[in-house]
Amino acid sequence: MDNFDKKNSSDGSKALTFPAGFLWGAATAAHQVEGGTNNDWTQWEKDNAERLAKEAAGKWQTWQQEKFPEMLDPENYISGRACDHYNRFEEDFDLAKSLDHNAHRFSIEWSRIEPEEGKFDEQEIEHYRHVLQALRARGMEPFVTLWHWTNPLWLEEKGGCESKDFACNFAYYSQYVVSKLGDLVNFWVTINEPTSVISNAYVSGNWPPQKKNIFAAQKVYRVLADAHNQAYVEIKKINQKFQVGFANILHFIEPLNSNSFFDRATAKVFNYFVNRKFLKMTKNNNDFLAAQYYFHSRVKFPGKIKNDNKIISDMGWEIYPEGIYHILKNLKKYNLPIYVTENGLADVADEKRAEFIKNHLIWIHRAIDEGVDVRGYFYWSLLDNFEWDKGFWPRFGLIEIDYKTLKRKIRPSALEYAKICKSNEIDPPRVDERLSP
Ligand code: IFM
Repeated sequence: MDNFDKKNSSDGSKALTFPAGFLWGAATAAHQVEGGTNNDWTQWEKDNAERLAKEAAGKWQTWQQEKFPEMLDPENYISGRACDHYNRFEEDFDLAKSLDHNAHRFSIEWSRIEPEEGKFDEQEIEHYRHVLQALRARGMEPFVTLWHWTNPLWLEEKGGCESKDFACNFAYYSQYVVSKLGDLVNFWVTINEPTSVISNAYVSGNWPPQKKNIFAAQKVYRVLADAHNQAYVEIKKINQKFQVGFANILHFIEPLNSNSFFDRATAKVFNYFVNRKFLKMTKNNNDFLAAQYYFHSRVKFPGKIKNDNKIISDMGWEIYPEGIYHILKNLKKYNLPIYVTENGLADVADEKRAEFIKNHLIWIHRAIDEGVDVRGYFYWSLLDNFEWDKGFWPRFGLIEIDYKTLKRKIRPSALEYAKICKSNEIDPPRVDERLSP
């Protein structure tokens, strides 16, 4: 994957060309787009929508409340029919194809496939077969996630991610899905962002099952790593050729004051628990690394995070493209192919998205240039969707959804991204944008 070059552009500077065969696309997750799901989150949303709407006023800044008044409405917090992607996937893939995507990441909803423990629904497998065939027919390489956070209700009754059975139940379900759909898939992503679940559900206690318990958090770390490891073995037994990994959200963590020993030590501890521990626990069971980048954290002893936050998304998240370069460089030592399986921002006005994508890609290109084996990029997300405990107001999509009519509308930034996907290269950065680390 090192046969990329730089072509001359009109002003004499070089266009940045990506390796031949680079995968370009976008990602989604079942619960966030399909609609009509029945899992632990569906249940939790019903029980918590009123509370979340009430709490929004104290949680978000005035400009955010004014820009997104829907955050004060309980309906915002019920995933309901979402984007109805379950029924409209062909239309959505037509749009992705028209945007020159040659790959697509989506997830399979476990609660549809195994609505009762040990009982599999053949019709739902058929559904996902059609989804995969639709991608193949459009020349898009599928990346299939097997668990993007939602649990079937029977598993939740057994304790969800804390259940002693979680890992073997997950491996069994994975084995079933892969044996049925493997003829259409090369890339399997077992678990999505384990550390997001651990921190949001078991450390801060904001997500279901809302436990703030460090022992439970440690346990879930082990359970999810075990689930990945067991599923990896089962999938490889079916066919050694499958490429299997898990999706790791990687934060770019820096000491606030690099001269401070304590800040540096704090950054190291954060870095271990957030970025490295799960990789260590799944050592030798990854064929590729799936990296997801959203966050930059400058940490200060004993653990406060302080960012500049000069340029932010609608959610107030700092936009810091350089961070992706550092996290990719840090992954080089694992000597595995890397796919960026998520990177994106909430930007309803579509003012920052095109630049956001371009700037992250410039830094990714630099990492490739320096020998990091990055083979694909999936923007999060193809569609506006249901952003978990925040509901529908954050708009991550390349494609806008009108939730009343379910009409799709391509955002201008999606057309800019399409040019990159089509040409496999980006215009060189302008002089004032030149990179500098
Ligand atoms: O929407 C989520 C997705 O489900 C997992 N990664 C981060 C995204 C944005 O928060």
